Amino acid sequence: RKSALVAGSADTRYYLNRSIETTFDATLNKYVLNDLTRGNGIVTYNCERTGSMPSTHFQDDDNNWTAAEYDNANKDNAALDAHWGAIKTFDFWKNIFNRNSFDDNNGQIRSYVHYSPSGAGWDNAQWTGSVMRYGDGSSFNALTSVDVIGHEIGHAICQYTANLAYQNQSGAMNEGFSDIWGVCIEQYALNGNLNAPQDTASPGTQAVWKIGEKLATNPLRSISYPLTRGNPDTYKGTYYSTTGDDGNCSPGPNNDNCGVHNNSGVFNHWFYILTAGKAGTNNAPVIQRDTYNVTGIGMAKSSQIAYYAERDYLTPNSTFMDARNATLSVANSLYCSSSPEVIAVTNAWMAVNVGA
Ligand code: ASN
Ligand code: ZN
Repeated sequence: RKSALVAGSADTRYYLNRSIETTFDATLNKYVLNDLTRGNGIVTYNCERTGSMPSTHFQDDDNNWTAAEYDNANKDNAALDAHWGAIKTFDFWKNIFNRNSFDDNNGQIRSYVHYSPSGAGWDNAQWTGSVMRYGDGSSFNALTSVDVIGHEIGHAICQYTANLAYQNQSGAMNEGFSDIWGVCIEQYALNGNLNAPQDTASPGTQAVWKIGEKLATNPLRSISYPLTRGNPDTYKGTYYSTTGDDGNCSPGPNNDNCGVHNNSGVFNHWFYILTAGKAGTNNAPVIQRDTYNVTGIGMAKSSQIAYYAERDYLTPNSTFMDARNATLSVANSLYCSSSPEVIAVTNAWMAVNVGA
């Protein structure tokens, strides 16, 4: 029933025209968003603004998925971004780290677009534990930008590796890893390499260092300048949420599990400093360094250090200090102990007030 795959042409919502792999479905006599060339497949379904997840295909007659057809009030073109973003995310993990999909076993990536429990635009995107679902947004634009896709599939990577518990410091790192992968995958998808630029001008102007800059006037988060989005850039610094690890917070839905989307700023900022370098002032009451000046090692190396720490060292209840030790272990095994890479990892952690 499904015949040979073909490269389709997609006028995406956020990234102009992109090439996507689709399948011709002989039963429907249409092309569908089902890429059979990658792992066990990448398939993108249509929830039609319901809270159910049917195997309903987006369909096209000639495999030219044009703006005239899909850029409508329904935001149907968000499906093209979801499909393309899943393809790029798969390619990032395969080509950069030789990881075969989120589970390293070629797990099929299923995305459900127009997901809406209420019938109105759902302002979220989510990895459910087994599939992706995306809202059309109401206060946000459709939540299918490639950084958000990389973030959500990042939760799947975490589930199959460190499996960091979604609360307290471990939860902040679960969120932080997702933001880090969101940034790396946006860089990879849009520029074809990991040569991310420095973001020198506060509040930060480089799109790649923001999460969700396509969705609203203000991005959801800034990786280079977390404070500009109200998130901490140092452990126990300004805006830091008390956690159960080092305070008296009991994690729950009313406190974002003790600030997992907030304290992720610490881990995000560590990754930015390690990657791009930064000269700055520490924003913590207890500081390891008042001022710092770190020379970045670039995203190819920083992402490798982060990934091997997540895959090989961290465990569900790991803390920031465990992540410091894990990333130093990775850097020490890849480079020599007095290398610029080990020095940068050490100093980037000190810059975010972790370690001594
Ligand atoms: N968009 C949220 C996130 O990925 C939804 C969730 O699953 N917590 O952080
Ligand atoms: Zn998340």
